[in-house]
Amino acid sequence: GPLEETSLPLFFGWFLCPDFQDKLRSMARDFLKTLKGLETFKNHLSDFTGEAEKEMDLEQYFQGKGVLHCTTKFCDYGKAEGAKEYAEQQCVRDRYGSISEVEVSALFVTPRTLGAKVSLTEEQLQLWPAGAEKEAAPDADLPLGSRAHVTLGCAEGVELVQTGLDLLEIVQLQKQGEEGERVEDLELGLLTYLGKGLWVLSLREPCRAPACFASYYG
Ligand code: 2AM
Repeated sequence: GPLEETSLPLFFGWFLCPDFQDKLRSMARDFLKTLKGLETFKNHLSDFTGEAEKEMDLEQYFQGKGVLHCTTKFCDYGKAEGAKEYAEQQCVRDRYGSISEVEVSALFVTPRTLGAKVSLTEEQLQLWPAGAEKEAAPDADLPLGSRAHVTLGCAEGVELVQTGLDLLEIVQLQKQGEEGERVEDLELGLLTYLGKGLWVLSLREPCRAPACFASYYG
């Protein structure tokens, strides 16, 4: 009934500790600052503006809000498919409120989203919904957890689901052996351009920090 439905959250996920949120936001700012100064980026600016001459400030382009987190299951208060089944899983109940270390291995920028790729441990994968990759990329056959990310910002008018979809597109291209154009060895790591406005910075040193598995009601 309706009461049962409202007892389900908007989503479950790992919520990053405040220090790590600050660190990731600051890394993302540095990344954008560097990116917008690169000739290669300027050459591909039309991916973002639609027309090469148009002015655009990458640092103002993305809006981020709310606490940084890695969504496991989007439940939409019970309206999303599989929400109830997910919430009722024993491991979800058992691990609710527990702290684990979340590892960020790359940052990515697309004309729609700014995000961080998360590499999940075997234990964290137990909390990952089985259909997360299939539902978005049915033919790609991507490993479980490929979609795991932290959204750092979205461009105006972009739907909240987009960051994970952009990441899946990136992972798919990489899986197809698309190494991309090796652009620059930055202090933070290796920057590559995969085409279609997809930029990936693989961190030299993955960064890890504690996060709490919980849910958000909004
Ligand atoms: P995110 O995981 O990229 O940040 C509330 O909207 C949260 O649920 C956000 O964190 C959002 O994106 C995520 N979200 C929204 N719609 C979604 C969907 N259809 N599938 C998966 N995650 C979704």
